[in-house]
Amino acid sequence: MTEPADHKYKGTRGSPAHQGLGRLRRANSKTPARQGGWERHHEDSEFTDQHGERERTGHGGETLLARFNRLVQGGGITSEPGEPGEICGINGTAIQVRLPDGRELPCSIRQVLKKRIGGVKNPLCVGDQVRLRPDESGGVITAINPRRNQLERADSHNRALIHVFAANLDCLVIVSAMDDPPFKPGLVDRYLVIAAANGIPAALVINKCDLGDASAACALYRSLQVPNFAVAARSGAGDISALRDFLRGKTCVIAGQSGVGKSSLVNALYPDVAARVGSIAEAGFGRHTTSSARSYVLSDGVRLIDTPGVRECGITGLKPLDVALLYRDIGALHRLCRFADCSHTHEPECAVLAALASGRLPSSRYESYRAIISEDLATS
Ligand SMILES: Nc1nc2c(ncn2[C@@H]2O[C@H](COP(=O)(O)OP(=O)(O)OP(=O)(O)O)[C@@H](O)[C@H]2O)c(=O)[nH]1
Ligand SMILES: [Mg+2]
Ligand SMILES: [Zn+2]
Repeated sequence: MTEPADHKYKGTRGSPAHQGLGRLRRANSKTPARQGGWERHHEDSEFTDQHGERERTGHGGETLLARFNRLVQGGGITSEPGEPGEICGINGTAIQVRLPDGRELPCSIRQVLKKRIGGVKNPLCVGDQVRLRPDESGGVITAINPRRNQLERADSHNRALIHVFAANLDCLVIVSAMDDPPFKPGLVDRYLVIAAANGIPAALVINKCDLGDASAACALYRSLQVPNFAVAARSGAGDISALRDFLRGKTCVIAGQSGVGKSSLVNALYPDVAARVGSIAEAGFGRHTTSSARSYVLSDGVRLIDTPGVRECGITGLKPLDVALLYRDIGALHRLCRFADCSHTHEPECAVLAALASGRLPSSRYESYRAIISEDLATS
């Protein structure tokens, strides 16, 4: 039996997934006036940009990402000789590295480097930028570059155990369908929280626009400044070429429920690699046939990472306040509530409830936020 490809870190901190949260938390704690005049503030601070900066310092100390980056310091990519490469496949302890010319080599990790990141089991993941020294059996990884971000989640049974699925992502592409399966704003919002918590930009693709009108959904997510694209992958209609432009050069993970058309979308976007995409689809998009992570080079410099890490979209390891702050709209409103620890359920002068009552906050957003707290966090 092979080990699962996700990397297990025995973290020392209880609250793991707080990348992107440090600034939000500080901004919240520094909010000046908690009492009086909140309606006026409310008008002034229309969904202030709280997600632009992706800071990694969590309140309980060093984040997992910061720790990783500290440990690989000094072994940075520029300080070691060797060829640059990118980890493109992890399967148990087997590591595959892609060279700039496209060749792929099976690699091991240099002992001294392994020691430096000691205590971290399976320290590398797909998307890691490394240096390597080729040898007769493939290559030896001699240095790892610090990561920009990583897709991680706490184990649902043991919150101190963190799974890391992929690193250095440019975009989490959330795919939903207008119908068949029906559009689920709650699922979109969950993926947005996962992206924001990990410091990964997100985009929304609404597929199967031949089956329904996506304009309301597009308007909602546009107001939240989530880039969005309404397409019909099967016929190639809609914003396919805009989406192709948007994705150019990016390293992406595609997330979405089974049947929304993720494989069809990749085919519509990159018909020239359609044959290979067929096998990608079989390799496990949406199916649980594989537990290994893999990145694929598509056209336009796009790298697509297929990882089991996005198939379960439950949220673990966050506190209710974290979730509020990671919602762009609710987070901005939260700062205007009378009470800094407002739960937005019953408190007086709650800016979230007021916005909900006036229709300024769509009920789907409030409902998905409450569902994460009462369903996901209750069991994590
Ligand atoms: N009506 C309509 N159907 C579509 C469209 N795009 C894809 N489909 C159909 O939706 C079904 C599912 O598409 P897939 O591309 O396999 O979906 P997927 O997200 O990759 O599914 P999994 O691999 O199970 O996760 C197929 O029968 C497609 O033909 C579209 O734009 N309109
Ligand atoms: Mg598929
Ligand atoms: Zn409130």
